[in-house]
Amino acid sequence: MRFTHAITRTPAPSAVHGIRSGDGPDPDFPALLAEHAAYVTALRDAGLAVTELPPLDAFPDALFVEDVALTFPEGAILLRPGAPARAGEVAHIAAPLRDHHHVVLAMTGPGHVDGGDVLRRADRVQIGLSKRTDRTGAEELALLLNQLGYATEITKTPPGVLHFKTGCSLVGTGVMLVIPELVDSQRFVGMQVLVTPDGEKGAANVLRVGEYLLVNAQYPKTRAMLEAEGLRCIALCTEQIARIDAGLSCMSLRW
Ligand code: CIR
Repeated sequence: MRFTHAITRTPAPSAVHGIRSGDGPDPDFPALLAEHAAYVTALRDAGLAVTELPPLDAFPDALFVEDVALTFPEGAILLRPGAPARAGEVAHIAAPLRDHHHVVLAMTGPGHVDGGDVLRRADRVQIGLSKRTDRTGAEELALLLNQLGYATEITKTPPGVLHFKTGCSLVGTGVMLVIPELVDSQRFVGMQVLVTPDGEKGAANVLRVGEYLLVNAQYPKTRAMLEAEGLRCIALCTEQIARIDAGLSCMSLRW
């Protein structure tokens, strides 16, 4: 949570054709750009040095840099995202990561992992199996994380939830925000677990940056609950990116 740097990628016009599970409307491109710009500003206001990468029109989902790599103070890891249409994004993040990290490890396959399924906690890194992240990929990633000095745990993303972190976020030291499907005694043992209120499951993907918590502006009950816990929330509009199944963590790599 004590990050100093972030990498983002400016959305390309093709982002309106980003992958989504339902048949909802396309995002409005100018509004999507505005949401992204406000997000980058919020990261900078929280004290991070942000490297903004140029748009990649050939890859509609490339603004979701979180899914193609992991970044730690000790080094970075290039992933193998599970959606075939996103595989080519990895080559475009390798050079920017090498500019910032002496150690850049890479998954070589055949398994797949999306970064959205990887939750960093104080004592371990949890990898959630999902439609994008398979066991072979999770096991390869666990070995790479061990090389960087991180303990790992492979767990499950609930059915119907795109990524593990679509359904949960670390919001404070030892405090998780989770959707009701993730409230069980196994996954977050010893932690305080806050549950998204009725009708606000979409609010579970938030982003802790230093003292601040970036939250979704369209979920007031969740925000009120987090503020009642003493968390300093900054509300950002995510209506357009939600149309292509994304949330706040997806739009950056942090370390
Ligand atoms: C996708 O389906 O891959 C994108 N439309 C959304 C990716 C969201 N990323 C994330 O949750 N980490």
